[in-house]
Amino acid sequence: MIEQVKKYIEEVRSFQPKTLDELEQFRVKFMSKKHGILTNLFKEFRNIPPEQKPEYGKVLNQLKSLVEQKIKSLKAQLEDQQASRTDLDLTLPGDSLAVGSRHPLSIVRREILDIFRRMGFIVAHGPEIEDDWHNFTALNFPHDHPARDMQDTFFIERNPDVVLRTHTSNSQIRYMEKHKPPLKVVLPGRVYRNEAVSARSHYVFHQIEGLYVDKDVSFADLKQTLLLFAQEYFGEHTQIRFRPSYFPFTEPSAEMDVTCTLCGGKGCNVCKYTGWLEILGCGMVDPNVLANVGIDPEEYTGYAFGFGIERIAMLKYGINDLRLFLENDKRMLDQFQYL
Ligand code: 2NM
Repeated sequence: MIEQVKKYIEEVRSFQPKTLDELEQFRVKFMSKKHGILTNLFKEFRNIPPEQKPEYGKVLNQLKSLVEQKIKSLKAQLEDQQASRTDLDLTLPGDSLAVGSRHPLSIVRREILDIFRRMGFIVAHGPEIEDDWHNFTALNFPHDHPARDMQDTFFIERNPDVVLRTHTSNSQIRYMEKHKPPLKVVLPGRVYRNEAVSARSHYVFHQIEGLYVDKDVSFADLKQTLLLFAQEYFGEHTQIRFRPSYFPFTEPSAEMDVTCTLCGGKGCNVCKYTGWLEILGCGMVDPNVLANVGIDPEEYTGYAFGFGIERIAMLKYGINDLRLFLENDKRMLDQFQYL
């Protein structure tokens, strides 16, 4: 056995690997805890005749420290060699990093919010999970209003008082509960309605709503603000028109159209040959709503407006299917810039 160990010592002394892989194989062969040569030789110790034990122990320990030293020094040496390879061309261009793009809804949201910021509006946010008061009751929705139906509203936790907000007006209510007039705020956000998914409707979409409450705020203020917005966003020659409408939370209420962004009002298939595109809903905040948030409707008036970000983005980019906004298909997203 002692002769055998001496042979191993010779083997280890003359071992000269070319790669780190070879060195690793060598390490496993000698040092593996289970079947390594050293482990086996140490196990043999009890079968050695007593008078040979001292010498056997000595050469075995020699072998062990030799293996350890060898691995340590060869490892450093091989790593050094690898680091100083001369066949690497460090002047080659690196792999380019793929830079993502901004989502079209994010682009449009930012452009719109920037316009309102320049007109003095503050940007605020509110919760997507809401109670009945902030989503409906405070907004002057009658208790039997169809918008509260299971068909339109997602309820969560089987609790009729916990809904996914159906509009961002919930956050306008929260803002008015916290802040006293004068207040001038725009709120962007994701909203939910229980509708089947198709090219023209979806159960999740995005809105921006604006609100201005102060003494003597009039419908003329609303019109002028929205005219400026339309001209900033769609171009200085854009015209607007208002049509009477109905919302529970505004009185009077109106829908606003802009001259067609494609044909400028001449008539084309985007505006269905009317020359006009419907863009948003608006109106004077109903006195009941102001009273519900503790603002005296005898002292203050306000206007509000709201629009869908998807609709504006579809017009701007010629997108004809709402589902494209949520599928995150790279072929769609790659068409936009990181701005
Ligand atoms: C719209 C249209 C008209 C609106 C009203 C309010 C509030 F909270 F002040 F009552 N917030 N948003 C409003 C008014 C929203 O979206 C089509």
